[in-house]
Amino acid sequence: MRIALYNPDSRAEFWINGLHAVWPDAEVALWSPGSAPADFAIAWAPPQAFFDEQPGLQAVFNLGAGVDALMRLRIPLQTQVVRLEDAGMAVQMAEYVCHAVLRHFRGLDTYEADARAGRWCKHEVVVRSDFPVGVMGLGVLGMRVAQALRGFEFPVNAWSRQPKMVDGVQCFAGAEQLDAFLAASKVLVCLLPLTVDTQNILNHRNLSRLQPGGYVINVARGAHLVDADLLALLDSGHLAGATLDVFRTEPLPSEHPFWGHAQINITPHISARTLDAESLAQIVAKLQVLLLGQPVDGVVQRDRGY
Ligand code: NDP
Ligand code: OXD
Repeated sequence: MRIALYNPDSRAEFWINGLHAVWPDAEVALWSPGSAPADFAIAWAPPQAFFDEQPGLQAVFNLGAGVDALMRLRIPLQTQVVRLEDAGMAVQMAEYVCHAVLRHFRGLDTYEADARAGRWCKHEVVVRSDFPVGVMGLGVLGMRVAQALRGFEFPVNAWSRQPKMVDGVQCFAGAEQLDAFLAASKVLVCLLPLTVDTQNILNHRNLSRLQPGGYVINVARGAHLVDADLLALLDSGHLAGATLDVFRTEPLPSEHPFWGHAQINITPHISARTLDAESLAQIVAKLQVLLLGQPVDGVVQRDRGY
């Protein structure tokens, strides 16, 4: 068996050693143009040539939860695209989103500024019932985030493609229930995959439907958000702020108006990091199942794009 690796961010020898520990006879090598074609691949954001030169790939394991970078490529139809499911990312995402929600809810940015100015000042209490949080995308990560927010007793709404029932969460589904979901929410957390249906979904029309004083947390992909629409709604006062972890162009260009904006908190795409050990264990387990000719979870449905 030959396995091709493509991930400029990861430690190659960790992967080679980890795969050899399970399959000592496998040929595992970093891919570069002209490499011998492989049977399986483990990759993050490879170039088109990666697939053009390997038409016999049986499966490609995406080194991340989101497959939008892969879905932009022409991938042979017989190649299964298998994504990471959780693999240590869900708890990180729950930490990040709860932190952002609590920071805004408890006014901690204001208290930090007060402390820096040597000001002792107690601001008004905000009540939880006035702070419903809407989670867009109730998949592996969205579900964990919704449950963690429930743990802090926030009213939680969630929106998915197919209808769902989750204890303590008001669930909405499909395009026809999007407006009702938005109107029921003050904080909006985006955990959707980036697809033709979801790109630019955080736009003026939709963000205007959030309750006044709304807050946006985008931890999915930069292309979900229309940057100018967010800025306009912050200027108009309809939105109170945003926490953004993902951007249309990454790294965020130095001249971008988000930098230094008083109402926008920025992090560099770190809300849920891909963890090597957890990812290796999940991919090994799935490859073992595929080698037995059995189906695995996390296979991308090409027609829906996630
Ligand atoms: P899943 O595929 O498990 O969940 C996706 C959810 O989105 C599902 O609930 C799905 O609905 C819903 N959805 C998809 N399309 C639509 C639509 N058109 N309308 C309404 N709902 C829709 O993905 P994960 O939870 O694993 O990951 C979500 C995203 O998080 C990734 O795609 C990636 O972009 C991002 N991410 C970001 C990271 C970061 O560090 N910033 C790290 C990891 C992931 P249904 O349940 O009905 O299918
Ligand atoms: C992912 C990511 O999709 O890191 O896993 O963004």
